[in-house]
Amino acid sequence: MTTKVIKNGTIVTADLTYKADVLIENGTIIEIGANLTGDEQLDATGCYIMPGGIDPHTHLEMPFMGTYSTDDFESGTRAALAGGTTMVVDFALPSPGQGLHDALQMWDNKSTRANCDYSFHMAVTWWGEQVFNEMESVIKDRGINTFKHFLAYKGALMVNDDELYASFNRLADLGGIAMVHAENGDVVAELSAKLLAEGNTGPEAHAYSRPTQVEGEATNRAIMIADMAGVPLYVVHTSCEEAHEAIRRAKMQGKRVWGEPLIQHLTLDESEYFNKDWDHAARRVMSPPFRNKQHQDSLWAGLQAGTLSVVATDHCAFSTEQKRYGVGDFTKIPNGTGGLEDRMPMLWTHGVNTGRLTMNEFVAVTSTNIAKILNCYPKKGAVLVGADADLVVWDPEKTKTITASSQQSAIDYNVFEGKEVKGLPRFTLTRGHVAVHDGEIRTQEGSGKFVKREGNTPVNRALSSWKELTAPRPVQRSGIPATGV
Ligand code: DUC
Ligand code: ZN
Ligand code: ZN
Ligand code: ZN
Repeated sequence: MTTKVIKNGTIVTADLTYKADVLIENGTIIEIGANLTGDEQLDATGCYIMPGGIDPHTHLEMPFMGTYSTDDFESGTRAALAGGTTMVVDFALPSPGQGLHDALQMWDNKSTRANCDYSFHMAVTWWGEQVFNEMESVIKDRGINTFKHFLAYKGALMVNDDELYASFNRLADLGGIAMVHAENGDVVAELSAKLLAEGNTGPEAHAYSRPTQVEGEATNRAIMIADMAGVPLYVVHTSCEEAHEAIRRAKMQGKRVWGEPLIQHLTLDESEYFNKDWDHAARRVMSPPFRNKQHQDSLWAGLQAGTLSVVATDHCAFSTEQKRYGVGDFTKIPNGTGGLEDRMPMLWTHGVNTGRLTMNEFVAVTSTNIAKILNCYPKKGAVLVGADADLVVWDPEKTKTITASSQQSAIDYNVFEGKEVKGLPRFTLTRGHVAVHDGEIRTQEGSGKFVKREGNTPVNRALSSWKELTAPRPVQRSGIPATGV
């Protein structure tokens, strides 16, 4: 077996920065130290050697709003690697009435083309005995411990509070983690109908139909229901102060709750929807929508304070042609934006280069924190002996202008078009294979492997003591019989 050594670089992890070489054999890190040698050498002079990024929120080739998202597991993971991300976690989505294992079979088929390792979250889009029963084997046999619930998309993916509570209770018993897309779908449906009736049909109405209050309400509700069930809760795409505030408060009360801002919400604002060009605005339609600067500042502050834990993309890329399904009715514009290739360079440029984040915090929020939450650390998210050699050799001086014409994604535009970034991969390694070298793509279609993640019973339960304090128990009164007269 040949060995590979990364020399002359500085290792940056979530908690350490130090100079050392990294020796790799058979896809694994086998030694870290000074003056190492190997059969093949990669020069990291002037670079940082970091755990490859993990994007825990993608929708590749997803059936949604009458079409399929355009990036599939091949183009999506190629884009990921180009930007320094070495693992993605996609959502397996049963259609209402479809079994969980049935849906997973579809995702297994699609993901055979992946260029890097990947895992799945399971979506709970309906509730019934079959879902209740299958949850156990999804966690124990398939190694999928995260279950997402949509509180929006009424009439399609949305679950109601009774279903949410039942599912959360089941997950608490099985050691799973609940996830929520937190927007109040009933209110969004009302606002959308009103806006359309008043003649507001353009993409800017999408933003009006989903004000920050619908997200704040749903986030608070999900946190309270999770607390009653005693299940840990991961809130995807936290985009506003109201939602962040709810998460912040829950954390301070000892509840096990995490928030995930997207790179799009951190760096793009609501003015994008008021662009006179219909295509420009529609291409940026996603849920939740982009917000104003006050909300962006809240998200950055959350990353700095540690009240928000992970930066993701919700990569769900639709072409301009697909976006035009919504001409004349904004509710028919497929919701979603890309970002897989740009998450790491954009966060480095707007986080590390501005002094908002340290390099170690950058590693934490792009890789290590989510590996720990998802239960795949230190196989992923670490530079340690025994860990997978999923690494990015990061050149902090390398620059580029983001353009659709040079991207890996299969769509015809990029929401970050024209933005300058400083800080890019020199090499991206997926289990030891150099998939990207100075922008040259050497991916191997189908080489990505599924990453199993076990459930957490019983150590990862929410820490709130509410359940214990209020669990019904017979009242003991001295001298009075406990039962009846
Ligand atoms: N939001 C999007 O914008 N796209 C996919 C699903 C979602 O919740
Ligand atoms: Zn969502
Ligand atoms: Zn999503
Ligand atoms: Zn080179």
